[in-house]
Amino acid sequence: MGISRSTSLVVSVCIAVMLVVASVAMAQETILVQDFEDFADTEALREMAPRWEDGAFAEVFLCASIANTGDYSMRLVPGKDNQGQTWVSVRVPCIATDWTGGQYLEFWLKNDGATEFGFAITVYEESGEPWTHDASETVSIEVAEGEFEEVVCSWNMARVPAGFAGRVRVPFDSLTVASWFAGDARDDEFAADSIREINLGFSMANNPDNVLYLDSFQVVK
Ligand SMILES: [Ca+2]
Ligand SMILES: [Ca+2]
Repeated sequence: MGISRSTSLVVSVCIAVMLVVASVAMAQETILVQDFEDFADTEALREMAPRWEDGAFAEVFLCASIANTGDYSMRLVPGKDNQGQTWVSVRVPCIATDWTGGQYLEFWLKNDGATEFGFAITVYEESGEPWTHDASETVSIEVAEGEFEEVVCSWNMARVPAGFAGRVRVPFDSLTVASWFAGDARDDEFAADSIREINLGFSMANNPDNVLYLDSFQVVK
């Protein structure tokens, strides 16, 4: 009986050690890009995440009632057009600007709207070179807990369904230099070690009622 007890204890300890080793091996290395936990209030967030003054309006709020990680997220509420402009572009300020070794950008998005939400993610290098999607590139969206499905972009837009709440993954190799960019900074090399900001863009004409929540931006290696 004594031998059997100690044997089963040894087996249990071995299994526990194996599980810990396996979970450490499976844990992916990440770089925190933005989790909205360090802003004092909405005004502080608005200073860092201004709307595009020449474009359409979306009001930015620091949200304490809905979050994916921690206590806060960023809430975007579509407003009105701006002299015919309907394209909204909101800056997501980056905590980490060196994304070296990253495979994809991941963030959490809740589409609190009755229609699908189409959006463009643009990653700006410090140089100003903007990286976004071409038509036919794919991003992955989380359709069930931990279960991802690829969605094909249309022009530079990805889409999530009405009521979607989950993670979105943007592989770095799905990004190309924005076709509209004609600046001197164009070198077609993605400078992962020198990132300035992320922009979330969407058409308010197509998404007038989609209140959005964003959280948990990270780069996954
Ligand atoms: Ca958060
Ligand atoms: Ca570059």
